[in-house]
Amino acid sequence: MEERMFVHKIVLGLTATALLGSCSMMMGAGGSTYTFKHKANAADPTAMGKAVATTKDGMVSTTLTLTGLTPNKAYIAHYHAFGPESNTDPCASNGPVTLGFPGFTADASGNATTAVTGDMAKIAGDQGAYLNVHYASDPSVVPICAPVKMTKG
Ligand SMILES: [Cu+2]
Repeated sequence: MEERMFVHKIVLGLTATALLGSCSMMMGAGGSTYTFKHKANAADPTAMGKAVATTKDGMVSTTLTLTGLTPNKAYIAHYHAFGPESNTDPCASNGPVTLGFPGFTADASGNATTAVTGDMAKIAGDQGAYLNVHYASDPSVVPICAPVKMTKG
C-alpha cells in the first residue's frame, strides 16, 4: 500500500514536470514566451500578443508579435523593472524602463511586430519584470502588458 502511494506520487510528479516543461515560462532552446494581457482600460480592447526572448552570449533578443492594435497607429514598447507599487503584480508596479524596443506602427489589420537585442543585465531579475506596449502619442495609455517576473526580489 505504502509503495503504491509512493509510485502514485512519482507519477504525479512526472506529470507536473511534463506540464512545466511545456509551460511557456521555461527558458529553453526555443526561448521564453510571455503572454500579453489587457490592462484595465478601453484602449484597443482586442489587443493581445506574445513576447519571445532568446539569450546568447550575454545578450537577450526579444520579439513582440501583436494583434488587435489600432490599424496604422504608432506604438512604443519597453521592458520595465519591478516598480514600487506592487510586489506581486509586475504590470501594476509602475517601474522604470530598462530596455526599449524600436517604435513600430500597426499595419492596416492592427498587427505589429518589433524586436530588440540588449545586454541581459538590463533585464536580469527585477530589471525585467514586465513588458508594456504604449501608444506612442500618449505613453500613459498602455493597452497590454506581459508579466515576466511575478514576484519582486
Ligand atoms: Cu514602457
